[in-house]
Amino acid sequence: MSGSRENHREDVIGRANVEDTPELLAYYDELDRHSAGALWTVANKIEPWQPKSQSVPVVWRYRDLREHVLRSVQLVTPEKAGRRVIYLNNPGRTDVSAAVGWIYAGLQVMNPGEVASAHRHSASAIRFIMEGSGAYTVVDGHKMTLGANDFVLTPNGTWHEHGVSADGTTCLWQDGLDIPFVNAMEANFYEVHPDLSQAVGYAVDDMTKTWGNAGLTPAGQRWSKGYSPMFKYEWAPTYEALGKFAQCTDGSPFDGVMMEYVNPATNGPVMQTLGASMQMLRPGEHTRAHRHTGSYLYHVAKGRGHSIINGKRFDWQERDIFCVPSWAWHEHVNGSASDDACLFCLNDLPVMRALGLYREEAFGDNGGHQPLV
Ligand code: 1HN
Repeated sequence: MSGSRENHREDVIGRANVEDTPELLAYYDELDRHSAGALWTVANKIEPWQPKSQSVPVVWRYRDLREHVLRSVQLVTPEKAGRRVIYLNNPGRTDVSAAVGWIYAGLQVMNPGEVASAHRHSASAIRFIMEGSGAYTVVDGHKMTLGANDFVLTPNGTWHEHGVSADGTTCLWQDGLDIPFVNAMEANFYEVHPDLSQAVGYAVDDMTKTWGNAGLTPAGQRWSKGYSPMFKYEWAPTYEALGKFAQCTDGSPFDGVMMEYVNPATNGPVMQTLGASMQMLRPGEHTRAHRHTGSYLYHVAKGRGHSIINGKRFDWQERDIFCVPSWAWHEHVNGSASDDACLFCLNDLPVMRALGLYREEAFGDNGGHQPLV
């Protein structure tokens, strides 16, 4: 593939290349009996030349999945199920129930008047609203009302519960959590709230009204937790910001007009393990291909188009979800010549960056576009 300068042959000097002999095989068996092994038998597997994702690129088409999600309403209650969720099961990651890499995602549905009881866990979540009215989430006593393309954070360790007001409509949303990652770190705790629900202790939407004012921060207030105090990020100011930024930037050749959601107290990511961005592809825009480390789950917030991921075309339209695994080549195409398309992206970039694991590379050949395979 373009851009890789490494020698990928396994027989280069300095790489493990030991042939099996009866004596060595007997030796390996003996080591195995001592819960040990010879590094040269696994070195090339555990130290690949470059990341080898087990995840495969997938598009989850909303028009196919929606009716199945709605069917769960007839089959289980939120009380019985805890959360009434259909999760996105990447064929390469079924062992850890991940949508991509170390990120879990699901589609949750709730009818007017229903509530899902309060709990907390070490995993952090982003809940991105897809359809319906009257949805709300309570996070540590702060109630947030939610509409389409808004998202709410339920960070690591915060009590959270969801509901839809009695005068609302059936609501569907995408949950995205770092569960597979936290489980891989063997650090996940889970607790049910003793009262199963929280008292709301503040004005509704107070955290967004306090912290979500562009260029202004509340005088005299400090915030030192590891996650953003702005628990809800709304669609209208997001779309407005992208439109304004588009007036004065050429955008990235790889991402179009892209903005990252930030913790207003630090300008860092919204949570320590999960990041989020929204990117606008202008009418007819076709980005150049690149690849980077980290796992990326895209949600089509607006418009239609397609992405080419590792040489394969994936068509998408509004409300579809698709993933780009770590180190996969990808480029995006807005399918409309007259309207913009917007992609919400949930990712583990904060982990990649904080641990010094982030790398990116441009696709050099063919004008920056992958040949279709
Ligand atoms: C969770 O807390 C929610 O709060 C949704 O809605 C999905 C999947 C696994 C573990 C916790 C929620 C979840 C979850």
